[in-house]
Amino acid sequence: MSRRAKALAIGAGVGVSAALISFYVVSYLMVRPPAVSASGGAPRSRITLQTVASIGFGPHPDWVSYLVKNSHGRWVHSTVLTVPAHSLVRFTIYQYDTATGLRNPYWGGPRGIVGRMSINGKPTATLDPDLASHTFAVPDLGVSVPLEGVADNAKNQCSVAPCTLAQAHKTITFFIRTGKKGTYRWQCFVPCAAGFILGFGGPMQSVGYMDGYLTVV
Ligand SMILES: [Cu+2]
Repeated sequence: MSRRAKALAIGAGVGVSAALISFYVVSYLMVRPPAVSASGGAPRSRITLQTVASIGFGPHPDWVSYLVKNSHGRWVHSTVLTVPAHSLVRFTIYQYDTATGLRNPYWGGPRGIVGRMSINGKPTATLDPDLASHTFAVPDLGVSVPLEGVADNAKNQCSVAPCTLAQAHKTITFFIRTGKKGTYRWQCFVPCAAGFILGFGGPMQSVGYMDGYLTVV
């Protein structure tokens, strides 16, 4: 190979590597969905979320995801939530996905919430771990709430977000009390990422899908 061909080959290799690295940085590390604030102010505010089996649009249409409702009542594809400090926050989660089950049954019991969680309006102490579809967990705040899945044979299941209340779902509500200001990571701990090794890749490691931030302001 001539010296010129070698130089060209090395140049092409460096170019391709740089392109791949920039693609990774831009597509995975720099993606930060818009922040959505809780409605109502301190001391009582509300966050409304939904979980869907597949988002249905964007770069990963078949990924499982959370969405959040903004103050105009519109569903936003984001998991970056802003809540007031030192206040009670009521969470309402419309859960449209079927169950995957928890690896550790311990997480079938909700932790770190005020009072009981309720499922479809019924106060519930613990969830059968096999029935969990996702969890809403903020490890640094000691919060973890299992979310019951819809039955595998439920009629009128939703496949494209945003799902509507006319479609098969479970409604989970609970309260958490926030403390001091800060940014806390939250995520799902159910291995719900279909098609990834052990169910823990892709959406399970991506902010905007099964990972997010709780910004306490
Ligand atoms: Cu999940």
